[in-house]
Amino acid sequence: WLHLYKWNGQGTTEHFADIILGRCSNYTRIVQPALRNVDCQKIQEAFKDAFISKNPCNITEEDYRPLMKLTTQTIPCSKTILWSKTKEMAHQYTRVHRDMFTLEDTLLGYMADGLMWCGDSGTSEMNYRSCPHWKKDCPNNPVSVFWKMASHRFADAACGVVYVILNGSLSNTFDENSTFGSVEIINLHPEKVQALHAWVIHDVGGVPSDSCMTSSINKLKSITSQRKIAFRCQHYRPAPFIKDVTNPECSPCSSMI
Ligand code: DN4
Repeated sequence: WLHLYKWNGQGTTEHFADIILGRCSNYTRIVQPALRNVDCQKIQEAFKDAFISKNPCNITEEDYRPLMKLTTQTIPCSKTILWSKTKEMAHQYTRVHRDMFTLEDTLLGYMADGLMWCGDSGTSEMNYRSCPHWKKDCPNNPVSVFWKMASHRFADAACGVVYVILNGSLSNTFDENSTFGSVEIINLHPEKVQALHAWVIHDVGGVPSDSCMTSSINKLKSITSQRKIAFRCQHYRPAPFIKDVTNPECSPCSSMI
């Protein structure tokens, strides 16, 4: 009866293990050939070992440690892009600016992007029917623990100017409970991160307003200043980064197509 148990989240993505191996090969052979020496078979094994035969509500960072070790990657200073509630836009941006990296443009994030995975104790099978939802079931599920740990490590390693793309059409442009607000911002190191630059993107049809002047952004500003990291904010018209009349020197706009 165990496998009739229904979690509230989507089940493991079909062909999860093949997708991990395929994406790893593609990334290390085509996207970033500098990583051609990584062993994708080993990475696939370490990924599976992190959650297979384990209670999917009781996953720890320890479980992912071997996978993390196999996927270390150096991102040059001032090339890190964080995002919150702007996933599509951030990825559109890095598709054009190939020297910039979101977490999903690193090997680890690239392999897992958009996938679901979980297993169960007492079986070496993956659960294709359902996986725990982070709010409705349990926070320490395989997917949430993975992204929290990957985001932590990504922010930890950032240096120079760090960019974050935020959604100015929402009242919580800066959301303290998001991964950006609860993991990434507090793991940037003031000794090596000179500044955080926020690019706030707002609606085409919306009332023109300065989304950098909201209380939400002020909160972010005060967190960064407490952490001794300089803060700068620019607001943009959307999709993607169309020149804003109020922002003639819009740096990310000029090189967009
Ligand atoms: P977001 O747009 O609020 O959320 C992105 C994803 O993370 C959604 O699937 C959220 O689920 C989930 N999420 C949000 N907060 C939490 C939390 N506290 N615990 C577990 N899951 C959560 O943006 P964000 O700021 O939370 O995360 C984006 C930043 O973290 C980026 O800078 C990435 O580097 C990294 N990240 C990437 C991914 C991904 O590519 C996932 C998580 C984190 P829901 O609210 O839709 O249910 O998938």
